[in-house]
Amino acid sequence: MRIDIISVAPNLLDSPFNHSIIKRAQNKNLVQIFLHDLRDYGLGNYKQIDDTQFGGGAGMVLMIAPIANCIDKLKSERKYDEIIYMTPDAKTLNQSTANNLSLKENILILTGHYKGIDQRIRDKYITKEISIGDYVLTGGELAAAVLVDAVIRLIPGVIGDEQSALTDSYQDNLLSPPVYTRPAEFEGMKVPEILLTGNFPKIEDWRQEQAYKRTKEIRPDLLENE
Ligand code: 6GU
Repeated sequence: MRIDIISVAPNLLDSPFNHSIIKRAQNKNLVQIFLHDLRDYGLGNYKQIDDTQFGGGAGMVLMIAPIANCIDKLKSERKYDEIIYMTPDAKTLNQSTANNLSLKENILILTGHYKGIDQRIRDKYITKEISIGDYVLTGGELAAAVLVDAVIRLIPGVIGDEQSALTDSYQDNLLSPPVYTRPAEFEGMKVPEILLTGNFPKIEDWRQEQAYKRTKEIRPDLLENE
């Protein structure tokens, strides 16, 4: 998979992708990430990328031309399966979206800043808009990092234990059950007896039960559309 990200602050994204599992995925060539600085496509001597909004109001809006020029150049080099705009005024990211995107070949992600981008860019180029939750960030970069992390870990070969990406929270619409490791007792707190029995079918039942209980308590909304 190839992921291109257009940003006004690409430096924000250097670090999140250069550690641990995501770095290893790139080293193994399972994914390639390319950052593009929108400023490189800015207009005139000052490399202008934003302007005040028509109709008045506070906040600058990212202009059409720099974004259009950048996207057109990238599109002339390869075909994108999705062109995604990260914005708080969109549907929220969930596991099903991440699963779906992990199957794509080429993804282009545009991150906004300031008041956002000229609507005509959204109308002409964007195939999918994603928010990461009901709160506002200063820009879409950290949101893009969240999306890319959620997608990359699903690419076969990225996570060593294949089983683990499939069994985590949300993959089956349930939160994860509690987990324990040694010691079996710490300051009087014991690990649930069932986990020490070696009766794996029973343990699986217990985990399902715990996952359901936890979900019902903390995120009942996840059970609603069952
Ligand atoms: Cl994608 N962008 C910004 N700026 N804020 C957000 C977001 C995105 N998702 C949630 N909050």
